[in-house]
Formats: sequence, structure tokens, C-alpha cells
Amino acid sequence: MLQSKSDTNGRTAKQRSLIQKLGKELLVFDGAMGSMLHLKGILPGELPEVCNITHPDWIADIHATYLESGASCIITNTLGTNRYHFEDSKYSLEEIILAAVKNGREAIRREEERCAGEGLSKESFLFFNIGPIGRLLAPMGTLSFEDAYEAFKEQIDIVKDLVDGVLIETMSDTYEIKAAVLAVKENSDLPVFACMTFGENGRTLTGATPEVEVSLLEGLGVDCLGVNCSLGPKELVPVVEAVLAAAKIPVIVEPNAGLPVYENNKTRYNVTVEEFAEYMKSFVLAGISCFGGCCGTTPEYIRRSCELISGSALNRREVPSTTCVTSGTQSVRIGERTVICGERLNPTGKKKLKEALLAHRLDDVFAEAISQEKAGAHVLDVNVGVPGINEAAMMVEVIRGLQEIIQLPLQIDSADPEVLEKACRIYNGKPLINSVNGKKEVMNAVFPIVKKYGGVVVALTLDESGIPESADKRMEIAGNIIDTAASFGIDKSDIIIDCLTLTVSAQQEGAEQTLEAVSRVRNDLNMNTVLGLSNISFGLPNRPLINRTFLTMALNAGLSMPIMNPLDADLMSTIDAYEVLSAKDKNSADYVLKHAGDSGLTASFQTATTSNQGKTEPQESAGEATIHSFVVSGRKERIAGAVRSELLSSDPMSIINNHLIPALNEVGKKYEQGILFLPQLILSAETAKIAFGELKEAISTSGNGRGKGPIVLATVEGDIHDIGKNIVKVILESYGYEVIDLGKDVPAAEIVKAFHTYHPQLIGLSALMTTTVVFMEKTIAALKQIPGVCPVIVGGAVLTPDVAAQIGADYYAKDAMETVGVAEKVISD
Ligand code: B1M
Repeated sequence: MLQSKSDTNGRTAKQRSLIQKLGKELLVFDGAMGSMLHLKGILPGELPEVCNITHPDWIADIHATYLESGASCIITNTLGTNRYHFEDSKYSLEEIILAAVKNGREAIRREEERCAGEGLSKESFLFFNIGPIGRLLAPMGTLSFEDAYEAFKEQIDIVKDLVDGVLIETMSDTYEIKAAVLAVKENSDLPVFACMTFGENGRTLTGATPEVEVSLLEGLGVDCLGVNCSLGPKELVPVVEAVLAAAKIPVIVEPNAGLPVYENNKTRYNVTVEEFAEYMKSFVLAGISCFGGCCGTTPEYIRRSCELISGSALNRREVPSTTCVTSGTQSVRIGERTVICGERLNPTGKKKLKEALLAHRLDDVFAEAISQEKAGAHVLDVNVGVPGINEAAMMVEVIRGLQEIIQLPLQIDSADPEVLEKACRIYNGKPLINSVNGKKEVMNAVFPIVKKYGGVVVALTLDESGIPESADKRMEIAGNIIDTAASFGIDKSDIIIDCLTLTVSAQQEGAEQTLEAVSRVRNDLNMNTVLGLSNISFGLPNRPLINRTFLTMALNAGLSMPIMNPLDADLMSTIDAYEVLSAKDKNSADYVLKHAGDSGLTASFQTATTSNQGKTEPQESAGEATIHSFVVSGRKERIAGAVRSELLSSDPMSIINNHLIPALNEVGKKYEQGILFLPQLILSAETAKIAFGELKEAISTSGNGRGKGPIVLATVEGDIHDIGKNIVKVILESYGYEVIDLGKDVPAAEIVKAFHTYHPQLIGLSALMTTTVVFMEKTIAALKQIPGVCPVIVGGAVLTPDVAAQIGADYYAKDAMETVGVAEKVISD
């Protein structure tokens, strides 16, 4: 797996020509296919990709018109040709994809003929278009990373020898785009262009920022990266600026023509040809290398943009090198503010963690990660090397679990290259890899992993002769590592040098040599440094004192990233003070925020009786181990136990009202504020569902009677929120009502049908979004057409008694208990 096919440089002359042009001359892509197919007369429900077979002439015509309008790159009509979209299709994936390629080639042939007729020479390129699979990847959905990879690989296997490049588009999940890029690079030599799509908040649906996208895709070695679709070109301006500020490789932008407006039975896009062209020109002047159009754009948009841009030279951007690692949502730049790497997920010297790993109590590991994140760590070291466990399997499991519940980038820490490889593959972001060293064998094993998966690697200044005593020798090893890395294509900005902390009680001169090496790496090599801290004080009394004094000296020498215990308040405060004194914390803003009101006593003095010399073992405070906190942080494995123990002293309804609903409200608020993202929202919802599952039994045993009703319940069309509706159902059942639950996202027609089938005495509708209240209104209107229909009750967070009345509902209930009150009234009447 380690070799990416592209490393073999087996590209065709056409592919090499494409790469030569990329970044030197403007490459113009085509515009939308879907809106053009509507103009051609595609029928409602007809799949655009199937038109490759049923209407090859349409597709070839559309491609040809784009080429004639100025595009030199066209993309196959294959956005959705993956095995999940075409499960039940009459045509095989291969038939559709081959037809799409044939149509593209036919258009290029016509364009060549046209140009030859006009005495022009023009080279056109055919890109295979890959879009999202249409299913969410785990942990948000059920599709595994490996299955996503296989679905992309299947497409690449068909086209690898037939096209000039691949354009991956409209991706909103970094994990999915990683699977797609790996599938292309491992199974073909094709040039890869990759785009993600961003929302109003400047993030992808799963919460990635432009910097996260750039770090990930550059690391994976794509040839060109960028942005497509999203909102309109105007809204994309800040995203494009952020991509251009971070990307060292060529950038592509393909906006849509704004959001669609449905008017007089027709869809119209609100960005005009002229506006679109103006934005494309400004993007080219700002430094993009390729442009095209997405939804709603037509050949006119491309033609006018080419006219306006004609004559503008590509802007050669100078992007400063940065050292950046990411999770799926957060990037951390190393070398600006001090980066704190949490050391506590490393079993060395931590008996409880070792036991937890051996007993497979991953819950303890995750609790430790959460407490380090809360304490202010920026990156977490993850090491699971305990004799007696399968380190590779455990590392993969722990990393998968951690990326579900925390947002910090991870440092994958192992001496075994196989473990590093497996972990880097499933890591969702640009990882920190710990470590390589000056030994030839280690460099040959680790650098290919760093290069392929695009990580930042920690380089230890030791080699076959061990750890050198002098700073001079450590610098020599650092130089050798940097040169060898370069021969693997790894830039020095993707290396952090570890000058190695020696135990001062055993080698007293060691600290000075380490600090000198740190200073020389920083000042002479202009590179970042990392040091594990706690080793320095081994064997001495009052270790925290030595640790924090060494930390201050190391920071002053130029240390970029201490690996340390973020739960040690004194160490953390030392960094806060250093950041002020070194003018990194501008206007002392962070310091004041954190330390206003401090007593001035050191934290270790305040907690002297309990600190145990800074050796805190994994533990969760009582405040953290609550139903509320488990829902907010998505701790699925802990929630059932917490609910069962709370049931010993509380009744189910008060658990719902006092713990679960406030927790979900907090999650909703944090989602709205952009603190949490969709993966966390989903995880919290799943955790809450497990809790409700536990409560359901307790509630139903308190039921008083059966057989009243029936009552039909449904969450309306367009809305998949069903937690509240399910509570209403359980409570009604516990009061003896027969409830027919139609589920979520239920169209009005189905609810009308259910009335005729079940003859309910009450129909209950739930909606949680402003956008779905209209469907609720439509459903009520449809029900009211039925003579003698039963009353309709509505509920859900967006509704109020006024809104309920406006949309024609008979009753409104603010919660499940009020629903029971209404049911009692309606049904006894
Ligand atoms: Co989403 N979501 N969500 N979400 N989600 C909200 C609703 C939101 C307010 C979050 C936010 O931005 N602050 C926001 C809606 C904004 C708006 O329109 N005003 C939102 C959004 C935008 C979205 C997505 C679009 C996100 C995205 O994809 N970018 C997406 C929508 C998908 C879709 O529906 N088409 C989405 C997805 C999801 C998850 C799948 C991740 C998950 C739902 C899982 C599930 O339900 N199976 C989810 C969750 C969990 C939430 C929040 C955080 C919690 C909702 C909840 O379960 N509350 C929510 C924020 C919030 O509400 N604080 C949010 C607890 C529940 C017990 O309360 O449902 O109100 P509730 O039910 C109460 C009462 O209202 C009443 O009784 C219940 C018990 O007391 N009640 C009735 C409910 N129905 C009743 C019917 C009755 C009577 C009473 O008579 C029949």
C-alpha cells in the first residue's frame, strides 16, 4: 500500500503536458452539466449520468459547447457514478462511466476539428469527475472509510487509462475526500485536482476550515486544490482568500451561479454572467490557476469570463512555509504561539493507563483525552505501546474513537512503522508523526509514510551511535535527517526537531547542551523544536519545580512545542506568562482573561496536599461524569450506565427535563455558534437516543392502561429530527394510548393515507426547523381536506401557540406531558 502509483511517474504525454501547464497558464474548466441537461429536456427523475447512454449526443454537445466557449478542461458526466448511487440501475457502473468518457472524447475530437478548421492549435483535457458518495462516513454515518475507498477505487479502475486527470468535487467531509484521493493515487498515475465545498460560516459541512482542507490535500500530494459549488462567487471570496493564503500548490475555483430561485415553474440563478465573470477575473488576479463554473453556470458564463480575463497573467503567489497539523476541523500552526502537546495518553510511567489499555477500557483513555482538551492542550500525543497488546489494532481503534469525541489534532506516537502507517491511513487530517531519527533504517521506513499521508514528523537527534552528548553532534544528525527527508520529497517545514531532554540528575551538563541545540535549530535552521519535558527531573525531589524552570529556559531558547501535562496548572501558567513576556500574547489578552483574579499563589502551593508531585493519574471529575456532560461530549459508551444510576434516585421525566433536554440545547447552541460541528451534533444525538432508550422501559412500566386512541405521530417531510417525537410517543404509550408512529421525514400524502388506514382520534405532527414548518402547514391543509378528519396537534422547538394557530393546527403542546393533556381531552370528548 505504501507506494502511491503517481510516485512511479508513469504519466502519459498528455498528463505531463497538463501538469506542465498547471500553475503557468490559466486552465479553464467547463460549467454546469445539470442545468444544461434541463435545457436539453431531461425528464424529472431521469438521472443525468444515465444520459451518457440514453442521450450521448446531448452530453457530447454540452461538452463541445463549453470547449468552444473557452474551456480547455472538461469533466465527465459522472458526479454520482458510485456503486451506492447505482445499486438498482439498469446499467452497470462500467457501462455508464465508459459512455461518459466516450462522450467527453467525442467532444474533444470535435473541438480539435473545429480548431484545425480555423488554423488554431488547442490542447484540451478530459477529467474524470468524482463526487461525494451520498452517504455519511462513520462516525456520522454508517459507511466505513475503507468502503468509501473501495467505492472510489472501483471508478478509478475503470478510467485509469482513459482520461487525462481526475477532478474530485463538492466534497464536504475531509475524511471522504481523503478516501477519494488515496483511491486515485494508489491505483493510477492520474493527476488529481480536488475541491471542497463551504457554507456560510466559511467551513465545510463537517466543520473543516480552508486551512484544514489545504493542509490535508497538500499533504496527500494532490496536484491542485480548491473550492467548488458552495454559495455564490461573492460569498466564496473569504474562503478563496484563505485557501490562497495557505496553499503552496495551484488553486482551482468553481463557484455556482448563486443559489437557485424557483419562479414560475422555472429555476433561476441569481448571479449574472457579467457578475460571475468579474469575480473570476478578481480570483485570477488574486492568484488562482484554474477556474470553472458549478451549478447554474452555462457556456455563456465561461465565455464571458475568458473574455474578461484574457491577457491577465497568472499571479505568482509567495506563500510562506508554515508547519501545520490538523484534525478534521482544527488546524494548529507550530512556530507561532507555544503549542502544548498533551503527554497523558502515553502509558510510559502511567500504571492506570497501562491497565486500562490491557483491559480494553478505552473509556478511561477517552476520558483522559477530554480532560487534556479541556485543560488547554492544542495537540494530543497518542501512544498505546504496551507489551501484550496488538499495538497497530489498538492504535487504530483509539484514534478512531478520539476523532469522534475531541477536535484536537493528534500526534501518532509509535516506534513501529507499521503502527504509524495504519494510524496515518485512518487519521482524519494532517497528523503529527512521532517519530523518526537519524538511523538509516528508521528513516527509510518512516519517511515514505510521512510523504504519502502528508504528516509533520518529529525527528529525534539520535542515530546508530545513540544520543550524542554535544549540541554540535545533535545538529549534525538534524542536518542529516533534513537532507534525507528532502530526498523523499519532504520539506523541512514538515519536520520538527527533538533535541532530546536528558535526565539532569544523571547528566547535569545535558540540559545546557539540549538548550543550545534548541536555540541553534530555531535560529540557524529556522525550524521548529519539540521537547518532552518530564524526563528532565527524573530522580530529583520537587520535580515540578525543575520541570517548570526547564520549560522557561527551553521556551526562551526557542522551543516551539513542549510535550507536557496540560493538567499541571503551574506549567500551564508558566507558558501563559512566557507568552506575555515574549510578546506573543498580544496586549496580554489571553493572560488577563485567564489570570484576572488569581491569588498569586502557585497552583502547586494551593493544591500541595493533593498534587502528588504533578503525577496525576487519569480521572474524571464528578462534574465531568454526568448525563449532561456525556451527551454534550457524545460519550455513547458511558451514557447508559449514567442513566441507570440516576434512575435510582430520579424519575424518568425529570431526567429528560433536567438533564437530557438542557444538554441537547447546549449542543444546539454550540452548533449554532460554530463551536461544535455536524459530527459532534450527530454523536450527541446518538448518545441522547441511548439515554432515551434506557428511560423508555422505566416510563412504560409506569403506564396506566392500554388501548386508548389510536394516535398517529410523525415528524413532517424534510425533517429528520425525531428525538422529541419519540419522547412524546413513549409518554403517550405510558398513559395507555396506542400510538402509530410513521417515523420522520414523512410526506403529507403518507399521513393522509395513515388517517384512512388507522382512523386515528388524534394526529400529532412534529417539526424542529423553521424550514419544515411549511411542510407541517401543507400536511395540515391536506388533512383538512378529508371530511370528518380528527384534530391535529403540533409540537417541536420552532413552534409556538401562535404559529400553530397560523398554520391551521387544532392544538399545540410544548412538551410530551402537555400532549398527554390534549390527548386526554380530545379522546374523552
Ligand atoms: Co439539528 N438542528 N439539524 N440535528 N438539531 C436543530 C433543530 C437546530 C436548532 C440547531 C441549531 O442550529 N441551533 C437547527 C435548526 C435551525 C432552525 O431551523 N431553526 C438544526 C439544523 C440546522 C440541523 C441540520 C440542517 C444540520 C445540517 O445538516 N447542517 C440537520 C437537518 C437535517 C434535517 O432535518 N433535514 C440537522 C441534523 C441533526 C441531527 C441528525 C444531527 C440530530 C437529530 C437526530 C434525531 O433527532 N434523530 C440533530 C439534533 C440532535 C439537534 C438539536 C441539537 C437537538 C434536537 C433535540 O433532539 N432536542 C437541535 C438544537 C435544539 O433544539 N436545541 C437541532 C431535544 C428534544 C427532546 O426536544 O425535539 O424540541 P424537541 O422535543 C420536545 C418538544 O419540542 C416537544 O416535546 C419534546 C419533549 O419535551 N415536541 C412535541 C416535539 N415534537 C412534538 C410533537 C408534539 C408535541 C410536542 O405533538 C405531536
